[in-house]
Amino acid sequence: ALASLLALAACGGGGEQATGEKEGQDSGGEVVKADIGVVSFLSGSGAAYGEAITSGLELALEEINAKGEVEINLIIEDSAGKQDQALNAAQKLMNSENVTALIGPTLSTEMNVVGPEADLNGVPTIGTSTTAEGIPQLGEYIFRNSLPEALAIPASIDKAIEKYDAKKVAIIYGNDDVFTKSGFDTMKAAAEEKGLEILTIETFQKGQSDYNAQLTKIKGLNPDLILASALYNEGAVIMDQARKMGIDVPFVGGNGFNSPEVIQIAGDAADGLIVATPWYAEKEDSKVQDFVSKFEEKYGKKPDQFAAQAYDALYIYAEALKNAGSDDRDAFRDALAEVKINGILGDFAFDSEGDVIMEPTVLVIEDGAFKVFE
Ligand code: 1QQ
Repeated sequence: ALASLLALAACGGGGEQATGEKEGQDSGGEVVKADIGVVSFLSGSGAAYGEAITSGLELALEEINAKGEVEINLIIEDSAGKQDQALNAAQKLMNSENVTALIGPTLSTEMNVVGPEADLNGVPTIGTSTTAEGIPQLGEYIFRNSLPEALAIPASIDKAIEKYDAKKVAIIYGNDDVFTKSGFDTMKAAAEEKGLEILTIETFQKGQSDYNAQLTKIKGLNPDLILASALYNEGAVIMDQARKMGIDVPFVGGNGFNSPEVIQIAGDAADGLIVATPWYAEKEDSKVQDFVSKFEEKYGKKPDQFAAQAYDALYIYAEALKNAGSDDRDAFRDALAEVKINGILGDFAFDSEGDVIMEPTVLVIEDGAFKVFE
């Protein structure tokens, strides 16, 4: 793998125009071409996740194909955040489109059904936003480059304890989703470990619009902090209703809250939300700032963590394709397991299980914007 890397580096790369036929370079080989299937949450209550992800992928795709070292074709399908639709989409991509590999689906709930099927078919799969416990362990073809809740939530809770001297917490979580349940398990374990008193544990379901019963109970118990495991839609509505009831304590959320949509939906009520992130757009890093300005130029808005993780994921795939030297699924899988890149999320490599270790940054929403929680 090192030899082929050096050979590719010697080719210069980067300067070629993506016009006409792309010739193989000095190595004598053809440019590796591959179809990659994408299963993304593009319609319904979490569509902003899928929009961010596919925007990040399409920006990376333009850059990667323009370099001319590999040629990727993305085939994008909508899962609508539903297990059955995600599975149908993945099956179509794997069996009819015969893709080399998959990106997605968006939700851990969806990956829980798609991952085992992709693994059975020997189709390498990367989750760019699947953060629940156990995702890479679904199979040896299943990887992720997203910040696991197991790293995100304890970092946020630590910061909240340090800042607010929090001692008593209430927890609220969605009990019908793999990610929100897993986030809850992590919150409960972290709260216990840090000696916080858990005053109550409340639940809700996807699409719920009225949280009066849960929030009334929480308000009566007077917590220092509310730990909420939710996707952005439910999470934002919970915060909005909490503030309207006069609950003004900080919230700690997981990755699901880390979307500009929370501010869009909840407005001022989103202030006081604490989340840990693998990435933020204000980072003083030339690679990050280059990405942010290209993204803003193309889409007219700032990228979020979901766009950033997807962008790096396609670079991880491009590197694996180059190193594999072929679009064969097994060769690609083995090259993927060994990939190392320096992306906008920093230096990246998978651990032996296809998972990732990252240092999160804790953010807080203040005056309607995510800021680094100093
Ligand atoms: C998961 C998540 C969601 C927030 C993805 C958008 O982290 O389902 O794992």
